[in-house]
Amino acid sequence: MNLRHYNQQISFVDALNADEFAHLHQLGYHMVINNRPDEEEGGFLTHQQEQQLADRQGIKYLYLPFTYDTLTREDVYTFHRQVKSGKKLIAHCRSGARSVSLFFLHALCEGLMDEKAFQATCRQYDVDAAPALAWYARQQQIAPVAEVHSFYEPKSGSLQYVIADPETRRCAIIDPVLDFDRNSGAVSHRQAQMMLDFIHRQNWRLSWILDTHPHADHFSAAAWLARQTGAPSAIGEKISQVQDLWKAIYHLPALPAPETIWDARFKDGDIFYIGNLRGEVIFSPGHTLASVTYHIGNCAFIHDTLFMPDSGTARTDFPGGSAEALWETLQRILSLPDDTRLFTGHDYRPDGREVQYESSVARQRSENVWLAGNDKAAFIAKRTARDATLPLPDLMLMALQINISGGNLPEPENNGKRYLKIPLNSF
Ligand SMILES: N[C@@H](CCC(=O)N[C@@H](CS)C(=O)NCC(=O)O)C(=O)O
Ligand SMILES: [Fe+2]
Repeated sequence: MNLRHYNQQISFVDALNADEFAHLHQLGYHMVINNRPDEEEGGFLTHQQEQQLADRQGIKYLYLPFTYDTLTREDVYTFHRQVKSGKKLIAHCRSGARSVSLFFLHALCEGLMDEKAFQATCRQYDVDAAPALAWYARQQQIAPVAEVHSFYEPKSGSLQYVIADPETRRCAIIDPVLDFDRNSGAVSHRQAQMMLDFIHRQNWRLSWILDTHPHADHFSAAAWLARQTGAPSAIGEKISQVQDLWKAIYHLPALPAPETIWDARFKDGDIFYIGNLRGEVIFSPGHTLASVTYHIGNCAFIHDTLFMPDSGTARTDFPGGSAEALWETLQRILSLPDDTRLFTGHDYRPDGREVQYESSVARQRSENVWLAGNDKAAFIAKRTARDATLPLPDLMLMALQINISGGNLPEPENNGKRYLKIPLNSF
């Protein structure tokens, strides 16, 4: 066992045998990352065998295999996300060299370290930096182009999206809907399954399940998709404040904390990758206080901020909403490059026109009926007046209860059945 330590939290090691692996918990580790693809020869433990050994010790396990032909930025950032979790972790490949490089590649990719420093650091760990630097040089040459597919859910007028980096065959789902029939109480996964089938046909792998905000008009399928695929789920970090608001309304003092529900709680400026496609999080409050926009490549998923230019903007009267905050958010979205592709979260098909969902910054600036001629004060006045006339969404009291748990249904009661609570006289 060739153990190398970066600090108290992070260690690297070569491939372990079953006996060594079985002692990791005793050595204080709470997480293992395996960077060695199973198909490499050598008679080592497979990731399924390692997973079992980890489960037996109650250690978190992540299989993150790569070679320098398959490595993506997403892998680099996935490793870094585990580091940020603060868990004491040990990473291995065959010799440990790839794990060391993967860890330091994050600093190189983020410009926190230059190539010389990367080389010198690798040398300290007795690791040849050349293959990682060659990968990094190739990365500078590529400019991934996003491929976007929309899936319209007619009952709530919601747009769900799949965005992919076709080169690396990785993709993300944004704002998936869990089907709910309010008359019968039936929950089903038709919409989400349709997207999974589509992804499967494309031969893509799901890297992220992203919600832009806790929806008030439909259930989120994020939890179901995460269970089906193992992909990480994410939402804005301010979800904790939305949870607090609604926890009080529903009287759910034992609601699980966000970190036990979503794999990532993004704050403004956070970076994530889908393959080699870079995503940046833009905090976008107004419609809800936790809303975020996902700016991925030249696309921005702006959800319930701006709708199509003929439809104006989202409402701001839900608990935690603010017309002023929405105005500021709109300014920020409109400051993105003119040709940024904007994908909205709803289309209510005014006058029965066909569904539309894509616009651009330039088009919104010149055509959005709620921006034209309005300054901040006029916008706030107009938005507030209109909101006062809107009935609450049909499913609001049901949807929030599910969505503050990331789309997880309430735990079954002792008869095995699940129930929703409806607060009376709260609105
Ligand atoms: N009638 C719909 C209303 C949905 C609704 O309120 N949608 C929000 C977004 S979640 C909105 O901003 N609507 C703007 C508007 O209706 O003008 C329902 O019951 O679900
Ligand atoms: Fe919404």
